[in-house]
Amino acid sequence: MSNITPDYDAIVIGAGFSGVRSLWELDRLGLTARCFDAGSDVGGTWWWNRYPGCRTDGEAWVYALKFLPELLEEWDFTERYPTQEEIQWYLSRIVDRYDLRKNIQFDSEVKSAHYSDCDNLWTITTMNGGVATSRYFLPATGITSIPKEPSFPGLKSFKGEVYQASTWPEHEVDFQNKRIGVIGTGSTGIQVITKLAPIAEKLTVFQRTPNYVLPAQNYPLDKQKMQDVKKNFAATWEIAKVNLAGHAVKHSGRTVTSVGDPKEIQRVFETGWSRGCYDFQLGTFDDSFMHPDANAATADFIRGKIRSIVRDPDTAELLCPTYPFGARRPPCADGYYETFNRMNVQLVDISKKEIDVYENGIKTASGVEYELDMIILAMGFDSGTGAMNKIDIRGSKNQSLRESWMQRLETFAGVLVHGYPNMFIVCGPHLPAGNQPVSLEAFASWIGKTIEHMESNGLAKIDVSKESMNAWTTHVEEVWAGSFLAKHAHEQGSWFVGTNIPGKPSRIMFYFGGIVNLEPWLIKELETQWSSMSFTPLEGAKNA
Ligand code: NA7
Repeated sequence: MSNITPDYDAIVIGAGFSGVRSLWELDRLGLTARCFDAGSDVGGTWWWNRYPGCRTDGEAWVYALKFLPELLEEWDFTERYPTQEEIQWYLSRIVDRYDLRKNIQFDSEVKSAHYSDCDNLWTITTMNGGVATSRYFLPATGITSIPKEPSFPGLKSFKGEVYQASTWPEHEVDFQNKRIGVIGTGSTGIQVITKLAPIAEKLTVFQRTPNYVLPAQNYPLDKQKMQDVKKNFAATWEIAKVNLAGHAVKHSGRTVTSVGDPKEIQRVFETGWSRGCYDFQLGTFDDSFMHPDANAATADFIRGKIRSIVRDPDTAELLCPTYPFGARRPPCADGYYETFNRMNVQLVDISKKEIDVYENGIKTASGVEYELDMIILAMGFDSGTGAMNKIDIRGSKNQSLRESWMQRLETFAGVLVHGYPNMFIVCGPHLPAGNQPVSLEAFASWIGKTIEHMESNGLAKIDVSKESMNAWTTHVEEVWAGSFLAKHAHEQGSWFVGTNIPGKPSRIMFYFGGIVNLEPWLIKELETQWSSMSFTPLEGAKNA
């Protein structure tokens, strides 16, 4: 290894939750760091997704960074589900509070990250021509940060306004007296739809596949409620850590199959529905995602709700999914189904009809034309691997990560990849599906401890063994394959498995065992002096 001095100890990509948390960890260790972000301020996905109605569907009390008590004192969210503005403000507040902003270079999309075997350094290049080197490389690129691009041949001919929800412009957009078309009815689309329906002159929703949309049951958090949240924060976080989806909901210990009595099952579902989103998904019955009969009961209950809310029976039927509940991520929003009772809202079923954009709006393959002033695209993301694959990442012996992952998506615990020394993924594929802040706390603190170990023991290079990476990857695949939803998700074009992107290999992108089952893999490494890793000492280091 040569003695070239790198520009920084560590380079982080992304200034969202995971990037900010990593910068704090590196600062704690006294290391120099540079963070590159394509956006113009902190937030990551919360910077780009400024579309109307954007908010998290994770609850405020677990949508936060946990690491410091003083942060908790200064933290205030005002609603059960914080809005994009609040979350972006919160992350901005943290980088200013800990003087981390000086380490972030905005408007700098990373083009490539190459590891050099002879220097043991990473060289990062940006789209605007910047070059920087570091010893550690931390992609904190997120799991839904690369939008699925529209492929409508006629899009350019449209004379009205076009907006992509996930790259929303910074300027004000006027929706008054506009005929607006929304393409996409996932979590993003339903938030846009419910927000704009009362404002638009006419709103036309182009639905290819219906989703099981759950009520959020949002409410304001006044000062007293927020005080309670803070007081109970540690205990709430412990509940979220053992919940398989990282939400602060206790598994009920009840199953549809064991309860049996239809009236009691209905009562439990009604209670979950009135509490909203994850209380319904995770707090009603523990077998809703596990057992076909329990799943069918859950799906029937939701379809019943749709039929009771939506007055026009044909529209109600179009909104009723027929695939199993959970084969695609169920979105949460208040008032979604009620929106379709408005006179100015129309649902267009495009499940069997291809659509294209033309100069005055959207038309179906069968020739029906919908005249529009504005089109909003909410068509999802190249999830999981998309953001890292967009960068030309090359590890030892110039091997390409994109090409390796085309063969098989492999990581060790979502953090390390064999052959990519000193690369620590903070938020990428194989992390637990569900509420990210809870998982990334475990990731960032483990990465911090590992780098600290290297720094204090004169260790220049870490690589995980191929065997350990294979063991973890096999575990991820087996957990997924053991779920009865797996087959349906692959068929349904779910972003969990990448089948929403044409040409992307269909395989599981996320770990469905929760941080509760992932973290032991990381803790074992700490307890066994990183037995799955090999370290290379610094030349001449005292412990070499
Ligand atoms: P999703 O959940 O992937 O939803 C994308 C939507 O866009 C979905 O309804 C798609 O229909 C639709 N879509 C995609 N391509 C097309 C084309 N070509 N024509 C018509 N409709 C199309 O993305 P979201 O952004 O809503 O949410 C993703 C996650 O990001 C969310 O859960 C949060 O965790 C953050 P399809 O279902 O494929 O038939």
